[in-house]
Order: sequence, then C-alpha cells, then structure tokens
Amino acid sequence: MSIFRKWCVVRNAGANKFFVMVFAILALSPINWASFAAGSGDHKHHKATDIGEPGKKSEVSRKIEITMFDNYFQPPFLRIKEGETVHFVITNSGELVHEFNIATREMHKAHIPEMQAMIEHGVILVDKIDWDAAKSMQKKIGHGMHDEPNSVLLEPGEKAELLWKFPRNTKLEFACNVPGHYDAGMVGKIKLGY
Ligand SMILES: [Cu+2]
Repeated sequence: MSIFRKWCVVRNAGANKFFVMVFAILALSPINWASFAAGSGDHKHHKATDIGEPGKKSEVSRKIEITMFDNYFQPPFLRIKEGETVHFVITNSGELVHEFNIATREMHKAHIPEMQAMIEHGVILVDKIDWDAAKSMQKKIGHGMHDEPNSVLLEPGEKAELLWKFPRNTKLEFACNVPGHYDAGMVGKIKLGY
C-alpha cells in the first residue's frame, strides 16, 4: 500500500459546473517527496529533485488563482518565496481537459508519455475524463488515476484546490502535460525568491 493515502475528490454538481475539492491526506511518517515526480508511474529513470511537498493549511501564506485556457495559463508565470506554502485555486475555463502540475521541466517531459497512455486507455478524452477507464488502467498497468499531490487534472468547467509548500533553489515550472499542450504554451516559470 502506498505510504500516503489517495486523494479524495469530492464533486458537487452545480448548475453547469462541477466543483472539485481535492484534499491530500498524508501519512505522518517522513516522506521523500522528491520521489514524486510529475506523473503517475514510477520515476526511477530520473534523479530525485526537491520540488516541494503538499502544504499544510496552517502554513498557507496566500491564495493564488490559476485559470487554464486552451492553451495557456493565467497568470503566465509565478513569483513565490522560497519555502512558502501557497493555496492554489485552479479553474479550467477552456474547452479541453487540462492539467496543472508543479514540477521540473524534466519531470514534465517524462510525464507527457504517461498522459499519452491515459489518452490511449480512454481516460483522457478531449473534454472529459473517464475515471472508470482510469480505474481499469490503474489495475492493468499500475497507474492511470493521476492522483499525485503536485498536480490536478480537470475537465472544462471544473475547479480544484491544491496546497503546495515550495522548496528552495529549484527550477520549477507549472505546466499541462496533456500531449501537445505544453508545446502549445501551457507552461509557466515559477521564480523562487526571498
Ligand atoms: Cu492542457
């Protein structure tokens, strides 16, 4: 069993929109969060980098709203203090499924083929996510649920929250790794400062 519990995703159907609340329930044991790369599979093939860790509500210093469009983020880049815990509220205002993922460029690159596999398994459709297909993909090949703490995957109109504690001195980007989207412009730099 995984050392950290699966995220609980609670969806409340609104008039036209879904509101997705994402909570990370963490184990108390010390965790090498660096072993979490951008994606769903195993990540033995690239070296561990400190990308930060899921944030605690009590340590949040500010809220940042991120809006995802086809194919760009608003705001286009972020300036964050080293060690700061940010409460992200992410909205998909595009017509396509999009991801918000905090990682290094290398991790994003490694995540794209995993997202491609999710398309091939019928998990990511153009404007929908088939979570039943995700479950069977998870059973079959060990990943598919896209339940990493550093990322959310949203259908058009969905909203999610993510608390993230940033590291020091790491080159990070926020990006969408649905194939084609990173190259189309769905990437922004995260400038870590004092
Ligand atoms: Cu995207």
